[in-house]
Amino acid sequence: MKRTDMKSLGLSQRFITESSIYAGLSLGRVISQSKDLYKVITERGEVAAEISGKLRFAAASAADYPAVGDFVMLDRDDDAGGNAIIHHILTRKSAFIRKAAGTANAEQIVAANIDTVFICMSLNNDYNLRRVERYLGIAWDSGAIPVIVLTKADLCDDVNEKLQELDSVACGVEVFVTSSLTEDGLPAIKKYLGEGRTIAFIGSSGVGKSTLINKLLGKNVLSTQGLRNDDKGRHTTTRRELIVLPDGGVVIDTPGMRELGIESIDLAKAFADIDMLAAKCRFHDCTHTSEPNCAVQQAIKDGLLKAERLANYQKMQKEAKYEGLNSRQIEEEKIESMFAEFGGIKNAREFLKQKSKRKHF
Ligand SMILES: Nc1nc2c(ncn2[C@@H]2O[C@H](COP(=O)(O)OP(=O)(O)OP(=O)(O)O)[C@@H](O)[C@H]2O)c(=O)[nH]1
Ligand SMILES: [Mg+2]
Ligand SMILES: [Zn+2]
Repeated sequence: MKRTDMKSLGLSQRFITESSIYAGLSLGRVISQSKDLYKVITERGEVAAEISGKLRFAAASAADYPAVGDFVMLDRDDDAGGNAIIHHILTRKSAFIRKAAGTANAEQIVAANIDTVFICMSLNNDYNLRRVERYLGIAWDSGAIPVIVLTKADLCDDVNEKLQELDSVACGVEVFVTSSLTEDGLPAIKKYLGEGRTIAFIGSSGVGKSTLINKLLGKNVLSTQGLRNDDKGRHTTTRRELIVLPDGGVVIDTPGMRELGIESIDLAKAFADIDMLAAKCRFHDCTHTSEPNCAVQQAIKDGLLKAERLANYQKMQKEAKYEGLNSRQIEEEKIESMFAEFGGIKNAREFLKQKSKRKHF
């Protein structure tokens, strides 16, 4: 039986030393997770595994559970006798962590023990400097080295302009431009791969992470959205996954970030007025742009709804869907709409001030 070389998978001396304190247990690396079931690769191949009761009991937060990329100690290195049990997680050398919006301490480990994190953004609809800033912030915190990858260069006709803009936020981070239609940028990215290296791809849904990884692999290992150019995120990749490269090293693919973000339910509440109008549109998937019999556009024409409010809603809907970074903005919007009848929060504050003054007299 062919043994997997764990060193080629990123097992460094530091992990070997730490693992030696757990006599009798086997070492593995987490390659995927689905609810409580993990897939772990060991020297002897892939095994299905669960965590021990003790580990679960001791876990104070989501970050204390094994994540894709973690090196773990198991009670066995094959699952012939049922699922293996994960007893320990070796100290992470890096971890890409996202705080789930709206929850105080729900930290999610997107990927662990990464050397390089590729922040992917498409050069068309997804391009947003604030988003890059945010991603770079988390990446630097993670302990991994960030690299920026701009995808879909074929759909952009001012690449140089965008690169110049990016300069102001990239601050020395390497930037690569790619397109699935050419080999541009690929050799430069390939330099980060190799024996013992772990690279991860993050970014909004639909920017082309899986497409790019397939190109790096030279074959279609991961499913992608199928060819289309609308840049809409459809969450094709549904879970983080570690792929072992034939020439050494590993790649971690991640889904677009909606899974960790706020849900559209919040938006529905904050923009209940638009939601109610939308229910009267002719098409149930109306985008309220140019469809016939759009009740939302009609309301704008009739002066019942401000065009800016619709624009704001659509912007947040998109960002919430892709990112979940805007819970505060949405909170503000909720308050604003609650006080709409007073003419917005500013006037409402004024109103309340006047009211309390009156009370004192
Ligand atoms: N025109 C063009 N289309 C691309 C490019 N890269 C990817 N696409 C298309 O964009 C769509 C999304 O690609 P995916 O690779 O599935 O995107 P992803 O980032 O993995 O998305 P999630 O798995 O949902 O997070 C697919 O239809 C691809 O064919 C590119 O460079 N140019
Ligand atoms: Mg994908
Ligand atoms: Zn409509």
